[in-house]
Amino acid sequence: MTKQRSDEPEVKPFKGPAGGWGSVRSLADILPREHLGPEAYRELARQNKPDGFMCVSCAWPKPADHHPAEFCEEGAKATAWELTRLRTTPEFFAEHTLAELRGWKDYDLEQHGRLTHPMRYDPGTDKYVAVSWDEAFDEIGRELKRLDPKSVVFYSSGRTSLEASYMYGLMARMFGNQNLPDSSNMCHESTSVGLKAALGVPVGTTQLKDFKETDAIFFFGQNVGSNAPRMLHDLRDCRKRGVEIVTFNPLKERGLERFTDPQNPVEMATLKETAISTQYHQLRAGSDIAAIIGICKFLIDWDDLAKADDDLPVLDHDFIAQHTKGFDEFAAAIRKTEWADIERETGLAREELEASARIYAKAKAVMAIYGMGITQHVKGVESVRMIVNLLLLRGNVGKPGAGPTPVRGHSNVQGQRTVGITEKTELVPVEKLEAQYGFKAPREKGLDTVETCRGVIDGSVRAVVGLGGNFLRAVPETGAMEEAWPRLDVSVQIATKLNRNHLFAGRVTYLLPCLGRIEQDVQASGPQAVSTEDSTSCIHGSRGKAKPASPYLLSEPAIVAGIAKRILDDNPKVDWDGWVADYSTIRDAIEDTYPAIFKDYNKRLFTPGGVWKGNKASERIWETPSKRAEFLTPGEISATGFKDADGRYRLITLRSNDQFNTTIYGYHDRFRGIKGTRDVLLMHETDIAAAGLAEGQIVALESDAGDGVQRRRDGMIVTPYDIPRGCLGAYYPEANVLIPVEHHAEKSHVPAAKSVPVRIRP
Ligand SMILES: Nc1nc2c(c(=O)[nH]1)N[C@H]1C(S)=C(S)[C@@H](COP(=O)(O)OP(=O)(O)OC[C@H]3O[C@@H](n4cnc5c(=O)[nH]c(N)nc54)[C@H](O)[C@@H]3O)O[C@H]1N2
Ligand SMILES: Nc1nc2c(c(=O)[nH]1)N[C@H]1C(S)=C(S)[C@@H](COP(=O)(O)OP(=O)(O)OC[C@H]3O[C@@H](n4cnc5c(=O)[nH]c(N)nc54)[C@H](O)[C@@H]3O)O[C@H]1N2
Ligand SMILES: [Mo]
Repeated sequence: MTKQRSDEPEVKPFKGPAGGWGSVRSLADILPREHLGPEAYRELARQNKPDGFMCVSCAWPKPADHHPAEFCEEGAKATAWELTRLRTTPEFFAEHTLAELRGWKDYDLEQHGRLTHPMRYDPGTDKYVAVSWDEAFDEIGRELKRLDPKSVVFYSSGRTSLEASYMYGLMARMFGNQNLPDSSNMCHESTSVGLKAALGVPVGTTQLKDFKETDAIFFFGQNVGSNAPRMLHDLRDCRKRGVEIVTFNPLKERGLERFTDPQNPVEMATLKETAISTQYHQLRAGSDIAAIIGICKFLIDWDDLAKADDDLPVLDHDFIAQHTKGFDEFAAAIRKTEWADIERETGLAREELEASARIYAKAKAVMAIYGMGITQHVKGVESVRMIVNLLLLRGNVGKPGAGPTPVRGHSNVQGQRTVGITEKTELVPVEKLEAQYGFKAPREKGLDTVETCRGVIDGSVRAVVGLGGNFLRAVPETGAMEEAWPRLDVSVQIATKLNRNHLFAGRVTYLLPCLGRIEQDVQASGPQAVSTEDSTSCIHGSRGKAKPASPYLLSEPAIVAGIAKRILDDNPKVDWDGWVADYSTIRDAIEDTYPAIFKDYNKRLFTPGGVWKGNKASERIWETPSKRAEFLTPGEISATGFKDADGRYRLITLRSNDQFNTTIYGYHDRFRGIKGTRDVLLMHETDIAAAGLAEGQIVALESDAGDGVQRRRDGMIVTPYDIPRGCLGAYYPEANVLIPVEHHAEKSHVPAAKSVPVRIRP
């Protein structure tokens, strides 16, 4: 097998831009490593194009007027990772026990290649052995039916198509629960809760065209160069028009500093770069609420002065009066907040926030773009709400070029919610489903990710089915979770590649390999297409053409149907086999359930740029209880949920430029200049000295949650880095062992992975 060396670490500042020749070289590296030839280029040429396939990496929108190559370095890596010629076969499993494989790194597990056969775990030998699909489905069915439906969880990761997701949610409800946590529970659930409460929609209000009309972008906690690189084109075009980009991020992320378009021959030849951010504020982790309060303080003060001087107002009073609720209380709280508290919390000087406020006050249309740096805090929902507060002050929602723009993670994570993957009854048309399928749907709220973790640990959850993803590796509290997983009765994982979750077996355990989205999916009626929803609510068809990795793979809809038929009683109104034979019939069923969103779904499937599902808040129709957009008065100014103390740091868990979530493509975080290791502990020079440590010293981190539980990660390399004092950085998922399951956003249950209280143990 190919093991990449993870020793000989090297950390030195990266001098290049995001994009540029580095991204071309990175692509030239990965194709041969995956043993790929010209077929890879053929597939890359179809990526994100109408009638092509939708990238399996991020959820950034796919424009109608696409570039000749509408993929980025990360998208190309994701494609190569799925198309790889390497295979993880029954012979491989015959050679390795799970105990042995648990000693492997995430990279080595997945890099070994695509899964080829359905496998059953044999406790006698501690190995997986190949089985037939029928045997697998029969036993899974028998075992799940023996359990109380309330004790069974159906997890999904946001890559799964709308078609398979719809079937999966329906299966769970017909089985008797809404235990449908998905990756969104660890991700943008703070957005879904926060934007819904504030604006009446659970999603962002902007579209790609808004980039053409905005005059300022406020950018919070999203690492565009690594995690949504195609957006760099939009940002670059904005900069060319003179749009101001004001960034708040504890780390200087290269994509937010400089970009060279790898698709532009002139930029490449001349090494021309575009500076992206016009202001860059390195605030402390978890201090966005405080920073925005600071900006709002200036705006409100200036507005007071303007009023006194009979000048033009700074705030949009007409909008506030006509469209919002809660302004007076909000403004009073902002006026009362002390500058000393804001400066201490953010680590920023008042003048920096004044400079940002000036840009905001001048701009006619402001977009606020944000990611995990906002949502993954104890006050993650409040942080989202604070961004909305800022936008509402000048009517920056529901007009061209303005609005909240959460950057979703997985390529279909937003879409899964649209078609019923949710634990919350109010988000599904249950009565409609009941009428359509003649069954009694559960009303009791299902388990989300955090509640599933609690249930696995306390034993009340007896079975977990995973439709994609790497649940056990992605969730917090790795120690207790890995210890508890083997006590499950049933663990079924549907996947394309081997990952650490698969190495923890329950009493009955299956690993079911599926087709990926890039592969041709042929069913009884011929080749099939699927669909996904992007970050701006546009729905796209996607057609895979590549040869499947193995003749034994089933598609995700076929696997869901296989399980559904074994665990549910026959129901003449649900034709699982008919759906699998022709996915357009699943889309007809989806259209029946959600007629407004999916009108003429099959007809419009391949509309260039996708079909926009509409967004009431963008028309200034507020579907909140008050029928207005609502300000939220901030309570605490820190989002961390814990107090600062001597020796207690705020740990930020990070993605590198060489990973997709728990999938590790390699050991080169190019933009951060870190090579050969993922064991770095990023730390401010002054903090290193103050703690009596030295560069390169190996230390341990311990969680400091005050709950008496020992959580520890050893072998971390002290690495001087440009990060605010009092904050530390380390990679996810390796650092998840330090996150208590109860350290999550209070209102959305998103694990608070961006400010974890820790101490350093030399
Ligand atoms: N190539 C690639 N693409 C991806 C992914 C991937 O792993 N690899 N993952 C996908 C998924 S599922 C998701 S959710 C997204 C994730 O994409 P992002 O939302 O970019 O998530 P992260 O990389 O975790 O880090 C977010 C950024 O927040 C900053 N940050 C940390 N704490 C704070 C804070 O308190 N305040 C502020 N203002 N900033 C903070 C960090 O420095 C970092 O730059 O990307 C998606 N796209
Ligand atoms: N500490 C910390 N923890 C975090 C985060 C963080 O920033 N910090 N981020 C959180 C976020 S935003 C997210 S979204 C979660 C991610 O959590 P998950 O979505 O559960 O994890 P992934 O790493 O995306 O899942 C990778 C696996 O998906 C499988 N897979 C890939 N393609 C397919 C496919 O087409 N079909 C199927 N069935 N399987 C496939 C492969 O086997 C692969 O091993 O992690 C969360 N955890
Ligand atoms: Mo995510």
